[in-house]
Amino acid sequence: MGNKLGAQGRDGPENLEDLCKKYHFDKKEIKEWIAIFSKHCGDKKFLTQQEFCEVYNMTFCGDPGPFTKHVFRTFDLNKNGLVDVKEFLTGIGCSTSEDINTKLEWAFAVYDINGDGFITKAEIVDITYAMQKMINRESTLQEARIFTNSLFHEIGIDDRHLITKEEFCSRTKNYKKLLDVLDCEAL
Ligand SMILES: [Ca+2]
Ligand SMILES: [Ca+2]
Repeated sequence: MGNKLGAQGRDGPENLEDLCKKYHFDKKEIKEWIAIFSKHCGDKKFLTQQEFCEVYNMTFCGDPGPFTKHVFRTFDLNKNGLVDVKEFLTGIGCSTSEDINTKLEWAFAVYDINGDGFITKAEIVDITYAMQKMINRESTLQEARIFTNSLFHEIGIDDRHLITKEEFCSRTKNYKKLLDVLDCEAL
């Protein structure tokens, strides 16, 4: 432990020990994730988007391409189009975090596709559709729209509403369906 990891991200932990502490990984978990990373990156020290998608291909029988594109965007902290091992572990740590605020920050970044600081209904439809495709190739955009409509109705916001990060975090703490979508549990 304690060895430095690849290129530094914007913020985040400096080394494996910090990562373990920050995201509550135990040594076995971090070893397993590094093994998965290494298996897919070959001789390089990073994953391309396609290689990143292959990690998800091991688990899902649908088409993980569209969903992993969005996840890749949130993992690639320095926006160089590649995910190094530190970014990979940080992304895994955030997306599986038991700390609700860390998880909400990550979820907001997934939904805010264009990164303008707001989530629109169209962005939620896109993410929901991408997730449905990952589970089942035959899913349709219409199904994603119906799901999103019912979600908006349940949350009690109208179609043109721009959801701020603050609002997303406060509403999602009480109404977890938006997080459940990202965990494949709500669809
Ligand atoms: Ca990167
Ligand atoms: Ca947005």
